[in-house]
Amino acid sequence: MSRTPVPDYFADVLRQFPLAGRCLATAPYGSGHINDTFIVHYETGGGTPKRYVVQRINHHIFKNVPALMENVQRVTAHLAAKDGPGSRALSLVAAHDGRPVIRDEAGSWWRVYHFIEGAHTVDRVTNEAEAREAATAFGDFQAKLADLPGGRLQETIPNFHHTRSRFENFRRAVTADQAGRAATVRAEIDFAFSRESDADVLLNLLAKGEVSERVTHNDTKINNVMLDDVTHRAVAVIDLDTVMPGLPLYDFGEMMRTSASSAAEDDPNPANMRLVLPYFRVLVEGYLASAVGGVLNATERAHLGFAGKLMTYENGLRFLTDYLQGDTYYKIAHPHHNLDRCRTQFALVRDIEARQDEMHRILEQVSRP
Ligand code: ADP
Ligand code: GN1
Ligand code: MG
Repeated sequence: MSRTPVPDYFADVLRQFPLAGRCLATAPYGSGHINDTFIVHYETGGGTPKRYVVQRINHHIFKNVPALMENVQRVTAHLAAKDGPGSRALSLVAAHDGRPVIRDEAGSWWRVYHFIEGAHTVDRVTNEAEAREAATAFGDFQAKLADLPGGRLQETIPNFHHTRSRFENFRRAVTADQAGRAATVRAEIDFAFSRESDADVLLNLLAKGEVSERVTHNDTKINNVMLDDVTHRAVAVIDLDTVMPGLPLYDFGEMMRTSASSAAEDDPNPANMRLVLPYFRVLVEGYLASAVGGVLNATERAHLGFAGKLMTYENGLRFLTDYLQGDTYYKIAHPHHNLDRCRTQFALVRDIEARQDEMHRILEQVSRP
């Protein structure tokens, strides 16, 4: 991961928000692939500094930032109202002019969140309790949004989890071969083509009405849930930029990809990447026991394991597409970063395929009354 340095005009951005006291320190923060995140510390006069998270939103990827921020405002307000007093949910700091986001002279958009204190994120799951917390948090999050007022949320990235459309983007990238890399990644391209039919499975179920669209998070990576420093219980779901209509299976699948895997997404050695079945079991238990468990039908329950494979395949396809296009989408730390990510995702797809029977057994055991 490569963090963007604090820009020299950062103070001008901060001045547009009503932040407490004197700014003591600023630094790049987090390990996201899309936005630029910074932490700022303010002296309040009361001893402990007040902290904020300041983000420059990637407007090349999120093309309609005002619409995105309207979603975020609606979702954060709804979650805070549901939680009531003492909520630790993500909350925005409005700018002096009352807007949730400001634009700098270069045309970049900036927003500020209150720092969620006493909590942390992890990039990798290291015990069953963490996996269970993530599953419960993302399941409850989705259930809380089931009665979000104000109509359909805007699609901040159209066709975000439309795996067929992701596949067609990949196919075009192979044909165009913009970066001249296709000949060097024949094995990965062949693998992607060999699993093409998977791309349509959930879309076909949706078209037949066998699974339903709901308000989902769509980026349920383990580092998008904050865990209490002391109790290790989940306290907040963050990174709300892709909260929009989707399938619960996408949320489960993305969680499984990042929480039931034995290696980092970008491990340079794909042989390190395996499905961790005990974590898969805990994710299924936690998701089904969460508030969303009761609304999942039998088809959705039966496809939980497949969803993990599909989201892993989709991410692999997206990393490969970006590699073929010359690394224009994700932040990279070295020239082969997207290729490493792709290979390691495809290794996980293979391992999930090899563990079908064990996964079925777990699903049956967990679903048994
Ligand atoms: P990205 O879209 O780039 O992944 P995130 O919104 O997930 O950006 O933020 C990146 C990281 O910053 C998170 O994984 C988390 O560790 C930290 N973070 C984000 N928002 C907050 C917050 N309000 N309080 C504390 N930490 C936060
Ligand atoms: C991006 O922003 P971040 O790092 O949480 C991406 C996800 C991918 C993920 C892969 C808006 O998530 O869809 O699954 O990288 N977000 C966007 O790690 O494209
Ligand atoms: Mg994130």
